[in-house]
Amino acid sequence: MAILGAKTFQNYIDGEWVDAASGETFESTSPANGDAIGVFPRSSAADVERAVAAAKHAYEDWRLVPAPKRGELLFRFAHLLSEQKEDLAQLMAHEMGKVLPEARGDVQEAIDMAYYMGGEGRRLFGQTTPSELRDKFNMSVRQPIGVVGVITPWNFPIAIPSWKMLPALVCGNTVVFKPATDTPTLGERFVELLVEAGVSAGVVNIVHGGGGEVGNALVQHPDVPVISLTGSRETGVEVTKTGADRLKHIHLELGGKNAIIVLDDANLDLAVDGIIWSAFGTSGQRCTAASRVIAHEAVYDKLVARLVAEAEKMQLGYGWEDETDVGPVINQAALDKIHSYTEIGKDEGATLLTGGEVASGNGLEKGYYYRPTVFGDVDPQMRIAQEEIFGPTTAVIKVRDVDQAIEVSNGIKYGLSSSIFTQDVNRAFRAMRDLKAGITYINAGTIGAEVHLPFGGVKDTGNGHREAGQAALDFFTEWKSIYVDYSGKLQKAQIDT
Ligand code: UN1
Repeated sequence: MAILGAKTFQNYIDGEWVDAASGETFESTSPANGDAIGVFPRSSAADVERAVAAAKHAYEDWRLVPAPKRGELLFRFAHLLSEQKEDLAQLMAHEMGKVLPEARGDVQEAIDMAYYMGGEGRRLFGQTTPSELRDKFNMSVRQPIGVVGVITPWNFPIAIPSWKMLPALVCGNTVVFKPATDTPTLGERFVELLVEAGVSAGVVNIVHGGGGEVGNALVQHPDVPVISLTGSRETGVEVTKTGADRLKHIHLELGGKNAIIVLDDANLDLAVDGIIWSAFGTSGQRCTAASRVIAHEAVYDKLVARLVAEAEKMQLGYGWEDETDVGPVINQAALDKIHSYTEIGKDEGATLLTGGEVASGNGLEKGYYYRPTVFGDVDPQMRIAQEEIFGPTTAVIKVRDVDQAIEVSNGIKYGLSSSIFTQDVNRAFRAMRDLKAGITYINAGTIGAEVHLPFGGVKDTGNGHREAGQAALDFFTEWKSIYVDYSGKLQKAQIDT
């Protein structure tokens, strides 16, 4: 693909492309090779102020647009995304680093969400129910809430904005979107396509810039009653505290420390494939990545040997090249953090079985590449088995039986995804019931959620809300209960019987 050559981009506020009020900018570069991708406005509270005012104004009309019409806009958006799928995937391989098949999957996830939420325009079902009184009609309807602040990460730069913005829009809310500063071009493309699909002025606004300035201003703003954030646990806590004074509705999708359990009766070939895909896909930079493997002692040695052999076969390189299995990680800070966990693991007494180093040679030194890393002899309490690393590192823990496997899987502060490989239906059902996670896979890795099921986790992974699926509608609407009394007289509930 033709690299963009540091083209300058703008915010989109109230239907116009505009610079930041301050005139300041920041640059987006490729984690693969340092190439310049684009220059973006470094916005501040003043820009957020304008965007929120526009979104607030636009809400008064958008909420009245019939929901099936709002849905049609999403169908047009789905169509445009499909047309642009390859270009967006190429751009993603350059700006974010993931390999092309995964980049295409990221865009596909947004296409799926656009069709799914487009269809919700003709549903958004409420309930009708009998009244306890004569000649009275009861129903509940979903109502939009207002301006939604959308704060997204860089690891799914097209999919995650779609999870948040598309349900928000079909429900009748307007949006101010702050994409991650590592992937602003993809955020910008997303909005460009929404504009092309016909979104009217103020309904969707994008404000580029950092969390400290733009994110904070959004969370503090009194006219933004809803915030949806995917990010770190620390940011989630901050956002919750900041939004608390205004009783904001806050949806949080935070970290994970997901485990794959491999029991003694597992199909080992399948388990190895599932682990490699879940631990090293997207260079381990998924909230759902398998950063722990919990292996039954009867298969531990064999499994570890197979994992090491497969990890060593993986080819690091540019995401846009066919032979690449593992692309770069997002930036220098991520590379440093990932490597620091290798040091921590060694200091804790785990055995570094493969990887554990920054990769260079063949131009890799121009980007941020880390070798797929497997630790063995890991104790469940070690930091490498407890803390989110967000890189291509997985920790293998040995257990004696299914009870201990489930206990170890649950023995972390997070609860996003989980997985078990077993041929035994009884053990599978126990895992479905007892794994404390928002997602459980049977005989599949920890990644690969589909858009029409709720996505999110328990414990420190979130705050009880879910995105995607029907659950998304619950977050982006409020219920109104309506009572229509057509008796022509005063009827008192609970009193007139
Ligand atoms: C994330 O890492 O935040 O299930 C999202 C998956 C993807 C989404 C991951 N469909 O891995």
